[in-house]
Amino acid sequence: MLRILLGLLFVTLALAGPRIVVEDAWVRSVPPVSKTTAAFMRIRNEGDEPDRLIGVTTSIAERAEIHETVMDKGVMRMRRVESLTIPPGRTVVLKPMGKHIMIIGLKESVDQVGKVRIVLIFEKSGRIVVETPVRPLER
Ligand SMILES: [Cu+2]
Repeated sequence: MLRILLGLLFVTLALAGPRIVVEDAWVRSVPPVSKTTAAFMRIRNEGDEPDRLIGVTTSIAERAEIHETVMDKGVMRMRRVESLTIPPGRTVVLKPMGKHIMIIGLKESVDQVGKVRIVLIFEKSGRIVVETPVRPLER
């Protein structure tokens, strides 16, 4: 009986907390002269506690920022946000004209490299590395 209880306790502890899954990540194809691009993806939290995306890095560029798109007096603008909360049981979608990862100061052409390695840093889940394909914006 005690063994079963301990087993249940272990399972409960293992399930507690956020569980982040990143899907369909991609980087926008840009001309070689372009020094910026953006990455998009779906971030799902299958756990039972919220987590926050607090940083992003990629070796292909000088820096990466979390951006959101807002309407300001009828004009679409991007602005930097410090973090992105992923509530439990929810999916946050990063997409063109919405939230995205801005990749700034490209050192190489993403189209030539073909795949971009992006490190997502979460407050609780730590680092999650995604290898993203490069593809043009669909229109
Ligand atoms: Cu941006």
